[in-house]
Amino acid sequence: MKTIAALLALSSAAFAQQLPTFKEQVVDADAGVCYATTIADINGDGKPDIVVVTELPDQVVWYENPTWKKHIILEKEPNLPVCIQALDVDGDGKVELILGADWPINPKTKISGTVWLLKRPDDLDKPWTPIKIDEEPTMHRMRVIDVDGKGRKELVCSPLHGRGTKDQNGPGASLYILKRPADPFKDKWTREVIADDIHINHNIWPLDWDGDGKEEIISAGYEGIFVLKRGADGKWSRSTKIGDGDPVKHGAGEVKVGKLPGGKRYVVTVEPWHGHSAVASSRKRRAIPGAARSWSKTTRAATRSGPPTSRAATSTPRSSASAAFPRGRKRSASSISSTPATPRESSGSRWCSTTRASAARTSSAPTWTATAWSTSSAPDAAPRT
Ligand SMILES: [Ca+2]
Ligand SMILES: [Ca+2]
Ligand SMILES: [Ca+2]
Repeated sequence: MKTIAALLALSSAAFAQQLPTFKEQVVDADAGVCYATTIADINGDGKPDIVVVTELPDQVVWYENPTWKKHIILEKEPNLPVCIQALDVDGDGKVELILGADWPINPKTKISGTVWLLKRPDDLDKPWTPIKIDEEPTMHRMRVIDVDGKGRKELVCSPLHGRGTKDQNGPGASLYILKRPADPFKDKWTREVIADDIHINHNIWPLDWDGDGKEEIISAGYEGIFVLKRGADGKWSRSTKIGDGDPVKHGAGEVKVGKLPGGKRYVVTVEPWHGHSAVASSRKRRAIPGAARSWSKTTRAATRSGPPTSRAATSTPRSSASAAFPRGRKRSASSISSTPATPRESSGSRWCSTTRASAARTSSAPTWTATAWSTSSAPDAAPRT
């Protein structure tokens, strides 16, 4: 993405009064390839700033709100940065940054992959100090999560592959909390495994799914879309399955959650891994009292050379779905993952900005249509996936 921008002009007549109007604001017209972004108040002035991991060249930078002055946090080292989150690791009220780097080329799933704590300087125009705190091959995504509901955020690390795995063949990826020690700058960080049986675990999203005040994790991987919850015994399990993902290629690669006007929750996924379909799912009403609630989903897709096309996934045979989206003409729908956002849901009539970029409702449920697309930041052949 050569432009970092808040996008979208929505034209839905039916929801024009409920949806805000967006306008583009260029932050940096020559930012390189922005592989990861996050929002954090770096200078503590109460205004959220934008933190960006770029390739071409490899840098970690932050843009100061509201002037968008660019500050370089790191460049060249650590090598091949891929993901970043903000977390106040020492509780002094100033955020540190956690960086995933050494993305493996090919990818080599047995080696390469690091996690760094970036210690902030007194002068924010000076470089930050990277401290290696973990290693795991194919380190790929990070989130922060309030797992016990006590307000103390923890870091979740999400490698793409299990060690030695070729795509979905081999061990699952190790999704884990990297727990900070008493002295996060000197002591050893330890792991609490969330799951180790998900393949191509391409993205995760934290939220309090069941309203108990403790956050869960939604995973989008080869096996499908799951809510992962820590039980009272401290062990994690798949508490809810939202869907299988793509009916032909299996699974999903991105996931975000929002609420419709009126409060009904929906889940939006990109399917399959590096997929071409933006899929909106919501829970059906119970057929009879006490029965399990199934999920209905509607797919919105676009081709690179043609206008968007939509289909109802629940009624489309596999052969038709495959023919409708030839891979050579796909248009990546990865905008869901590239949107900088803090983990949150929208409420009431405020839509979640991360999903609004790719899917907006223009008539009453259950039909969905997209009114605008955010173009992908990365070329199809980008080394970091
Ligand atoms: Ca700020
Ligand atoms: Ca701090
Ligand atoms: Ca919860």
